[in-house]
Amino acid sequence: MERTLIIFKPDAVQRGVCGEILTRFEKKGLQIVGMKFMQISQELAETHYSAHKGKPFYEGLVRFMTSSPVVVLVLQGKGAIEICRKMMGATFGFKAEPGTIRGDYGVSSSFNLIHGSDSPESADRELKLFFKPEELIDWTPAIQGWVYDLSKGQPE
Ligand code: 3AN
Repeated sequence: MERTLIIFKPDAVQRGVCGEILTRFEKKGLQIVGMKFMQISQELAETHYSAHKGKPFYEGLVRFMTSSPVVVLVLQGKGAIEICRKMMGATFGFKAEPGTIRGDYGVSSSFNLIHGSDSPESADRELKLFFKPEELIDWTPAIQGWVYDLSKGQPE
């Protein structure tokens, strides 16, 4: 099972759409293993987006991410990283396909509602930035055997 870091960005919190977005992931069959409401510090935002340092949008991005609270969560599932990226849609709301989160909820290039780790390496790094190990809970959803075919011992 793979884990990915998701952030409901300040615009998602301010616009009151976190619940709807979370419902999409839950309905898909992804499992919450960590979740919290927090204010991202300047230092954390700079570290999280360090790969973009120097790009024209970097300072605005850090300002946006620290401007208002966010919800951060860790979702778990088979192929969770790729599934979440597909569900999020393209980076800019005005380009994202209808049916995706960004395609259905936004039109902006800067305010794009959600962050999701883009690779197993990023997920590993980002999980550690936002969560202490004890904040992530190993548990088995009661519906696991209906979300996955477990008859061969592995989720399929
Ligand atoms: P994604 O979140 O789709 O993986 P990245 O990793 O290319 O996108 O960019 C990280 C974040 O930087 C995006 N979520 C978006 O908020 C912001 N960003 C990227 N490109 C631009 C841009 N040209 N103008 C404004 N913000 C941008």
